Amino acid sequence: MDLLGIPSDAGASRRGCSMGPEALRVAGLRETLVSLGHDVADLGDLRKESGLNQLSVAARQAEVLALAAQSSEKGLASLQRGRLPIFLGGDHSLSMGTISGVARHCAAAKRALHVLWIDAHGDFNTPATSPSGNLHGMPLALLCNEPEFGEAFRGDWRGSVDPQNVTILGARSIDRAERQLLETRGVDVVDMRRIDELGAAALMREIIEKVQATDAHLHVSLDVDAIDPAIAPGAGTPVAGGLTYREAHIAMEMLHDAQCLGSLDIVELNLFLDHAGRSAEILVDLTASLFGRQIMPRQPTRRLIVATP
Ligand code: 4U7
Ligand code: MN
Ligand code: MN
Ligand code: MN
Repeated sequence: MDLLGIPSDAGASRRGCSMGPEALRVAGLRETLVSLGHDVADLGDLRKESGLNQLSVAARQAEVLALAAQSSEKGLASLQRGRLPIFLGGDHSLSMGTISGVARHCAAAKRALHVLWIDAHGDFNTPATSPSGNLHGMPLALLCNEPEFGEAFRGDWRGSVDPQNVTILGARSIDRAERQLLETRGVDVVDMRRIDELGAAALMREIIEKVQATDAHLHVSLDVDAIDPAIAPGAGTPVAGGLTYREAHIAMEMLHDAQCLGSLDIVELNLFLDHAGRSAEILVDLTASLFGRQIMPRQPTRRLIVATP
């Protein structure tokens, strides 16, 4: 696997997630993955254009787009080398680029792509619907080809995702126009109420079966704010009532056993708001579960669906 840091907060409402990649390194991300037997290369961080405090809206958008173009290329190259890219954020607008690269790879390989978006929010606003104007609330809409993005958002780096192959997990804060769009486009939103009613494990089984039915490449985009802010305070847009520690872990453990993961974003970790690295450590623990850490040994269940003759 390849680690790539994207240290930007140009798409976010609050600054501080530019320090996310370094926080994840300090929390031992690479060492943890190596201890689980993985071959991990740290490709370092993409360069951001400016560290200025008061960037204009236009300059922030330019930074998001410059990083998106770079991360799309880097992600594509990593996948084409047969590696599994792990993108370290950085605010969630970076997924415009990372998932574009993944989508281009899947298109070239004629492979279906499924995106599992683990987040308190839908991130399906467009420039026309966004209440805030912040690009970290819009990446999924761009990836799903919503038309309201301007010319600047087009380019060779762009890839696209079918909204019917997107699952949002852990949602509890969706804007009115965004909800309408999610419904119209057929995105599956596994909100916190469904998790309360049916349980994380049963819902994960459904999601995994859907991915395996088409042997899709699975991209997981993990926003730290999906996890309850009481245990993961390092989030710029915290919303009460999030995933518990175990709900988040069972999702990761089941994804590991299903062996369908192809790429990963770990985003929105705001070191400035975190308490003594707690959120960074939770994210490293979740990544460990996703890549094979087990409480007691278990056999991987590559195929959950067994074909009957
Ligand atoms: B994150 C918001 F209005 N929906 O669009 C918006 F509530 O990447 C929040 O999930 C978006 O953290 C949060 O600005 C983006 C808002
Ligand atoms: Mn998000
Ligand atoms: Mn969020
Ligand atoms: Mn956030």
